[in-house]
Amino acid sequence: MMDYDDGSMATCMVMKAKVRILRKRDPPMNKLPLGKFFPKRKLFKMFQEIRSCAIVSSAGSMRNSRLGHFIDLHDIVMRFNNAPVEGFEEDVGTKTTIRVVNSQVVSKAEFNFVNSPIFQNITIAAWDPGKYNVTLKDWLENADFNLFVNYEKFRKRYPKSNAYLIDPQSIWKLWDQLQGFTRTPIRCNPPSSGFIGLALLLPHCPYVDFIEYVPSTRLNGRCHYYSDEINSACTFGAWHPLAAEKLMTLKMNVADDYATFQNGIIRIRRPEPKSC
Ligand code: NCC
Repeated sequence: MMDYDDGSMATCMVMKAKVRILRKRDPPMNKLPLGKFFPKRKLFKMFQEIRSCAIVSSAGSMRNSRLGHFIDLHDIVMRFNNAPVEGFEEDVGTKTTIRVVNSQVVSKAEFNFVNSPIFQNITIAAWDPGKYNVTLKDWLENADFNLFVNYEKFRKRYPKSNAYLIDPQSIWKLWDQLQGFTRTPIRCNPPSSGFIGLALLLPHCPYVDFIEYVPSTRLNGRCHYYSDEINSACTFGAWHPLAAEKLMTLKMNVADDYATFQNGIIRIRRPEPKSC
């Protein structure tokens, strides 16, 4: 289906910033009740070997992609927020290993985070940006959306769940790297769940196939594959620096033109230590 270069031809552009999971030992979590809710198990520790990962963007151009089977062949499949699988299997696959969810989805009643089956029996990585240069103490007091209440409820109800909180400071380090890459100033808003998810997943996978992030010829103006809303800002960005994210990701892509723009699949390899 696709040709890939071994990475040697790809520009020496690597994702240096790592998005990290908050641990109980991170001050002030070590002294707070919240820290007690963090799973002891590290992210993806239940996997003995991870050979491949796929990230499924929620873009409208996933529609009619017929990439479901291809997506399901990966060991780990990442999805976002409340993007559904049911009814869209042929295009988006059936497997879900992890969902990256923003703090609106965790906190707002309409998403029913604590009870909805869509968030159960998978790994969850929840994030909220707070402000640039935020300390963890400030963030705990002034998160953009209070995700802590429902996170605690979720962990209480499903104590064996692998539901994590992302360190907001690592999100802003990722933003710093993005601004360093982009010559024009980008707005001081956090990267999208898509870019955060890529930075979180890449250290765990030899390669990541990111589907319909860099838009393909299926581009249709739809915001999501699961809604009829027409809004190109969902693809190119209005609040999140999506265009900059996508340009940087395209720089790291090792898939050929056909795979990228006809199939809608880019491939990012995990950087070798000291590769650049
Ligand atoms: O739309 P959203 O994103 O849930 O999409 C998940 C990720 O898919 C990629 N995407 C999506 C649509 C599109 N046309 N092109 C894309 O490349 C992006 O990488 C995106 O991150 C988010 O990032 O968390 C976001 O969440 C929504 C919203 O909160 C949730 O969908 C829940 O309804 C935000 N929309 C609003 O707040 C109105 C969106 O800005 C970012």
